[in-house]
Amino acid sequence: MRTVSTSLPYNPRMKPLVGLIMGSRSDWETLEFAAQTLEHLGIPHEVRVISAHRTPDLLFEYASSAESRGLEVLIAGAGGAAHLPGMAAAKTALPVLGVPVESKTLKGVDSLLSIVQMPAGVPVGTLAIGKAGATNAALLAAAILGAKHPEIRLALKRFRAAQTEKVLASPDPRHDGEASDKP
Ligand code: RP5
Repeated sequence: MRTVSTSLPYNPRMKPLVGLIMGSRSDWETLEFAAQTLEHLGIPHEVRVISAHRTPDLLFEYASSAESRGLEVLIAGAGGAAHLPGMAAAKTALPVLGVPVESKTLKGVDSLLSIVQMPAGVPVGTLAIGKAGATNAALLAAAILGAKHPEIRLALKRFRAAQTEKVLASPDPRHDGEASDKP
């Protein structure tokens, strides 16, 4: 099988383009999938725990200075009554992508509804609950950034091509790897 390299060299010292924020350290087990995907695509990013209700002043300062610091997209993950993405979006004109973290009591439906149901005027691009949403937030950030940064667009296209190849190379779920001609 031909393998396609999708990774660009990731240099953590490059100026971050994506701000990845989350309401609690406990959100990292979900949001790390966003960080891994950004890293895989070679997208410089920074990671911070910033809580809408525990550190509201920090959130305002972070979101209102994000654009002037060179960030181009924010990814905000939170769980429960998840104000973080909406409040961040209220303080910046940058695109904000919201990731609902799966909560223990309501399985993340509370997080999802809190993030997705923004009243008209201040949008949050809301992704799926949990790992899929975190991964897709990074991929959507790449699509947004790709309009301006050709190397990110190329990395995203390579990622998609590799994903397609992986499925086509292994069509029979009973076997690993290449298709088998056994009945
Ligand atoms: C939210 O409350 C966080 O985003 C997290 O998902 C949830 C629980 O936080 P911890 O009590 O685990 O810090 O602010």
